[in-house]
Amino acid sequence: MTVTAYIALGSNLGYRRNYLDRALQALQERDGIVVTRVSSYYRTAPVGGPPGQKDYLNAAAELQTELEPRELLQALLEIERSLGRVRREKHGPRTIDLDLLLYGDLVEHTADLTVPHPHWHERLFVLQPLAEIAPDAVHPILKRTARELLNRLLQEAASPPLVPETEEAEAAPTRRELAGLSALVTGSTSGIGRAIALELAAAGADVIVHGRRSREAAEAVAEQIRSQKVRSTVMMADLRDPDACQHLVQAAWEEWGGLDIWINNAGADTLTGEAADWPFERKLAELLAVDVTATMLLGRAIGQRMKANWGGVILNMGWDQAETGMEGESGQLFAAAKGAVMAFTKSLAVSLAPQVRVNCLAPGWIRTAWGAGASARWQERARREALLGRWGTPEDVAAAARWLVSPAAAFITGQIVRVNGGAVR
Ligand code: PH2
Ligand code: MG
Ligand code: MG
Repeated sequence: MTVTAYIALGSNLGYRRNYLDRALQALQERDGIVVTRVSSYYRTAPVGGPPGQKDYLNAAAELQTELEPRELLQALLEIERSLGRVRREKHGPRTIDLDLLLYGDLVEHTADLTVPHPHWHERLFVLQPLAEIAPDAVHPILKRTARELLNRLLQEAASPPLVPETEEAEAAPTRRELAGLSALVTGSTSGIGRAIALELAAAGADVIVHGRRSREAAEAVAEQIRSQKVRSTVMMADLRDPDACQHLVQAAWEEWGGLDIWINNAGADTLTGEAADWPFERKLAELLAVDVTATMLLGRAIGQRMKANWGGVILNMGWDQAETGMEGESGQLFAAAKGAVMAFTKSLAVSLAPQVRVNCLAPGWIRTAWGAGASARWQERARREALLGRWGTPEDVAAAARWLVSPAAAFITGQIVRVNGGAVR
């Protein structure tokens, strides 16, 4: 016997659209279930639950099923689990929630099965998607159609109807592919970090700007980010201090209720300003403290939270010549520090799989503060060593970062990606 059933879908963790897509796909693939209609996806404010949660993405689907109601419920639970649903607190954030709304006109209220799902007729985030695909479906207790219940709710609550997630997002899924995700970029007040922070914002992510010395510079970047109609805030921390690293992770995690993307970009500058004249030992100590130790402490602390939450991406910053070698003091210093970051990336990726992806960019000659002021000899060398015959830009690195943290790179982890114009030396 085939029964028409309706379910509600909700997600408010990680890449929500993707979780809804995958849940529907998983339903379709199960024996005894055919998905016959799916509503638009609606962005909705969280109802109940702990403070600071992200908005939900909600939808409804119509199923034709051969399964008994308890079998169907079991299937929904299994799909929730396979998509990383972790039950911790009531109404807490979740990768995916699948609720059985209606199973034919069955009315049952027992310990292991409640249909119709209680309260759905009072919730806009269920009624609106349901009324879209099944306006004439009847609530078997209230004897009202979904359309009637929706109209009553809209009148009583005097609230505007929900609008489906922007058509723009539907038509151009890659334009704002990080919409709804949140990120932190260390060292994002200038140079490559700043370019990455702006690029993630352009892709739709909320971004925390981190700096050490200039709050003013950090605020200016945050301001620019907000012009993309996403959220931004500033956090100052001296990453040479391990306690400051832990505090930064905790504060960033709490800011918007979890984080999806963490970019360890900050590095000691031992090339410009007074640092250029430091003795070798001092340069080494700074590089090890910021580039190596902080990357490791931050990566471990944020990675552990992301893994427990079943999702996240970490990106570290290496150096292409750590692998080939480069002459002189800078060559030795950067090779040791960035080589360590690149090696650490692979072990962190192993440790955090399969929930969290960890990769490393290895930029070559990129024209930041040092490159802009370098001598003619270096200018010539940077152009000669790149197959593409030019300096790289911070935007070149940012474009690679945007892709690596996006769902388009979902099968990429533990990798070092060189952004060096094809330098082959
Ligand atoms: N689900 C909940 C609690 N609150 N809020 C919205 N906007 N959407 C939901 O799906 C939702 C909720 C419990 O399942
Ligand atoms: Mg549920
Ligand atoms: Mg629910």
